[in-house]
Amino acid sequence: MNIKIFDTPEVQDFLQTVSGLDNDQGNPRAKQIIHRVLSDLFKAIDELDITPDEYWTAVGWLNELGSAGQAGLISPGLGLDHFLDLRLDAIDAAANVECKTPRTIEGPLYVAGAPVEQGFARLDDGRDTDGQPLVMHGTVYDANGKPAPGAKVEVWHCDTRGFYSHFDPTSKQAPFNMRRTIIADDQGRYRFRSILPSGYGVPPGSPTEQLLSALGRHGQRPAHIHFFISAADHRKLTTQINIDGDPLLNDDFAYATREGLVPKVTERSDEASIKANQMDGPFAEIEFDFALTRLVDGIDNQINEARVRAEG
Ligand code: MBD
Ligand code: FE
Repeated sequence: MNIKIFDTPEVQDFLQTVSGLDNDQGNPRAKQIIHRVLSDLFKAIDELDITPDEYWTAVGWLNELGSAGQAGLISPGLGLDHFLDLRLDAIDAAANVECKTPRTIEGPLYVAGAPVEQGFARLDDGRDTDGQPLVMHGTVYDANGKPAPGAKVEVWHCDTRGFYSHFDPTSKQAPFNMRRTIIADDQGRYRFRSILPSGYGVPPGSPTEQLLSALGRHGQRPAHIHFFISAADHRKLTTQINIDGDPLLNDDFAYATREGLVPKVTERSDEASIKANQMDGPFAEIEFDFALTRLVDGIDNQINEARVRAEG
């Protein structure tokens, strides 16, 4: 169809009115953003001849997405979370802030209030017997490359079915299973025992999966472990590690895999290692250090406290 109305004065005036740009109430930043996003949408409807049926299909999908609580799930699926990371990287590069440990997306499944432990924690409650036992440890370094005693290591991951506690559709997990806050020891070291997680998949039949299917994509993530790392006078680091060898390592629906975040997994089955780690049998060992970054102009310039997070 060749009917285009976007550039007419009527439509341009209408966009100003709808965005509140012709009044002096409200929030100027909200007006600026809504005007831009709405203009881009009007333009897309005009240029692509989006039909009323297509438009109302999208509205219906948005309602489904909202009632399923999945806005925070389609967001990484559409690459927005990763795009925000790429922008933070570029902002840091321009300010000469080096992120030795790369950031990567938080995802929607963190829960605040996990039990706090000193130096060491066991994350799993032992009931997921399909899981290969894991020992992960390392040191948190400050911006000067010195160990950061007392640094806070918040860690969370899913079980062997790909389910996270507090979001488990089978309700089989106790609160905070596979979630802990570990305070690094006087040498900046943290250590935990858990099991190797499996990958994650978006809920079957969900609005998130429906859209991904329409794009010819899957909704799977490779196995991964999430972290928030924080310490006084440093910026909070949001990152993940991937479990090496996962076939989806470079086919993550959330695009979170990054170079430097795929540590080696060492299989330990010798008696000496088992004893030294107080394990009951063979286990996987991952060593991984985290490097924090300095404040910028005295503040954490990339703090993200507006995200809605569950409280356990
Ligand atoms: C996850 O576990 C996750 O980490 C992300 C980014 C999205 C969905 C589920
Ligand atoms: Fe996750």
